[in-house]
Amino acid sequence: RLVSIIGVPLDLGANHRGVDIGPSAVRYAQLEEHLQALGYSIEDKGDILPNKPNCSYLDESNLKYLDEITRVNTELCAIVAEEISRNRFPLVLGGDHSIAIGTISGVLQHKQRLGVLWFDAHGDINTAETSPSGNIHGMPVAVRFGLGHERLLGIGGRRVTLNPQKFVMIGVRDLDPGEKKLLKKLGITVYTMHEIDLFGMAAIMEKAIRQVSDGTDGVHVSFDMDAMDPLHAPGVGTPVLGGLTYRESHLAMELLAAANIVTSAEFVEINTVLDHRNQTAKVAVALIRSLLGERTL
Ligand code: DIR
Ligand code: MN
Ligand code: MN
Ligand code: MN
Repeated sequence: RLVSIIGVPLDLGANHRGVDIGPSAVRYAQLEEHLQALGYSIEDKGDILPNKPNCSYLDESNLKYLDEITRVNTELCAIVAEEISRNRFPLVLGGDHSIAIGTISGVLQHKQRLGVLWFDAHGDINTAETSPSGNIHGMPVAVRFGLGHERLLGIGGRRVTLNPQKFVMIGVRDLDPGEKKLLKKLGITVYTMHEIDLFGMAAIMEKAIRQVSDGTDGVHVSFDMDAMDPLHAPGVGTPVLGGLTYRESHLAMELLAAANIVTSAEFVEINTVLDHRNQTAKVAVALIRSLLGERTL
């Protein structure tokens, strides 16, 4: 019942500025108080502060802010690994989704057979070659499968990669052409909004939970708030219509809590500049509470 909160106010991996306020917004929505009320002992590790370059240069390899993103993720990897070795549950607050590179490499230091549930409107599986934007937040999944720039692959000190068969995406509805090819090539299970509409979240989660927990020694939840519909989570970096409802997302978290399989989590891409009265951070806190076992009755 030990949780360590790690803030990563990084927005250099995203298209627009603003997701750097995410960790503060979530703390302001009383994350710590809510988790304490659930019986958790909380340690807030504070934020990993990025330096802010004042110009958005692409280097010759189509990777914006590669240096700083590598530095921040290297630090994040070390903190996450340390918290797991202290038997604490790492709860990482973004920041843009490029921080999944660091979070997951940190978890992999201790759990080599890791399952991952990736909630997102997007695939985040571009490489410098396929990315239309050069934004590294669209690339963390590719990096964790061993595809991408040497510097990003080197985070974690050794070549840590995930098993594509133990990786499941949920809520997807916006893929770039190169991403579709790579997802098919790697054989990743992708539950797009189409499957969720057809079969319902309960049935999808039952399959997803089985897939990521069978034969693994831990499960990481990476939750991009844009997986949700902008109606419920308007304050995100890249909103896409047709996403998960409030209840669908909650049901997913509740089923994960009941399955008791999750060993680390991150909630990312909260952009308060686009938000109404901190709504999206409040929703994130509500999801975290469900994920960590809160029940209505
Ligand atoms: C797009 C957008 N696929 C890219 N990705 C986003 O730039 O690679 N991911 N917004 O969250
Ligand atoms: Mn994402
Ligand atoms: Mn996304
Ligand atoms: Mn997009």
